[in-house]
Amino acid sequence: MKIETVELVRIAMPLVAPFRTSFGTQFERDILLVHVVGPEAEGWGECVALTDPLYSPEYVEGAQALMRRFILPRLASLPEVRAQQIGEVLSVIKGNPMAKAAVEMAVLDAELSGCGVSLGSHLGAVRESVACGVSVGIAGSIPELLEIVASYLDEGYVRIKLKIEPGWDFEPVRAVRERFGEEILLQVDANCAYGIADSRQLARLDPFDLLLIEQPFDEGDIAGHAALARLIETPVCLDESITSARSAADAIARGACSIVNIKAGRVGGYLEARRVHDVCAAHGVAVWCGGMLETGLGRAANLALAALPNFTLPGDTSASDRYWRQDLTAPFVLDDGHLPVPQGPGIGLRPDPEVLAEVTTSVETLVWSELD
Ligand code: SMG
Ligand code: MG
Repeated sequence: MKIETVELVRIAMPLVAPFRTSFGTQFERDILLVHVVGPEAEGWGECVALTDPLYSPEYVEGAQALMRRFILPRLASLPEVRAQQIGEVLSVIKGNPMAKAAVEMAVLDAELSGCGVSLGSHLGAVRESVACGVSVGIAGSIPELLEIVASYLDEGYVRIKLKIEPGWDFEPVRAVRERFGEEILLQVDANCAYGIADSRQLARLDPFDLLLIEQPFDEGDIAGHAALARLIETPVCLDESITSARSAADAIARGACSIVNIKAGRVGGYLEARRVHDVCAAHGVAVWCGGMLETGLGRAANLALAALPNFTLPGDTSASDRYWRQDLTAPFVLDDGHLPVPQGPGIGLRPDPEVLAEVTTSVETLVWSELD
């Protein structure tokens, strides 16, 4: 596509409720959006980096600096930018998948919008709606947790994921199972909070028939996850450890996981995310779509991804009102536990101009011809 300007738009969106994980509490999201504008098309990308480098090494300020200084100048030096080539072109820049993914998403959205193709059909979507789970943060007490889970089940979410950490694992899982029964789909996510020495404690979760335990150990600890997978009955799922299709193949081959959480931002973009999906499918490893507290823009793209055939488990693609009083786009509303896969060109949604103006904290405009 031909690009004339890129706007790096920073927005601040308060969450409807604080979200506590083993690495910290999010009260609001400071999000970097990438808006690419050309004579024929424009597109939006959402960077999933958090304010602080606690989930992964990336953080929002750093992502913006990297785009301005390295990513965009490198792309601007090409005769033509094509989404398909961005991953390869940017591979000389080490790491930083979230920054790269956001730029690729914006270009992909613009290209597909320009030719009237939806992201879902471009990626190979096979369904028009996606079953949705919800990620439940660490609560102040067990009764508070039970109340939160009850209200999500009432809303129709088909799967509950509990965030866990040492001291908040066995009891909350037992309480949720006791109160809501064996039928509900239940899983846990530790965000790297445990070590191999905690294996016996994690084995205590076996009787609760969890769908999976997500990323119990450090992201680099493939051997530890493989050892745990041999020891416990609960299937081990990796999130932070999976940074590319190659790392997924490696983790699977080494027996470190039997399920994979796919997040486009974590693997460098939606096109690499599709390759992760394909590698997992080839190995008979089920995948599901993770979330990073996205606005409707990122959610739209995640739903397109989650419509691929091997996304056989419900993802963390929750409805707009689980996150925001007012989403940036037309809201995603849960319908019988499902969200629709957007059918319009590109990601299929645009920011509401009024909401965007209200939440914008800064706009940095870069002129393509001056970047090179
Ligand atoms: O988008 O619903 C969402 C959040 C899902 O739990 C979620 N994400 O490790 O999977 C994960 C976390 C990472 C983000 S925590 C701020
Ligand atoms: Mg996770």
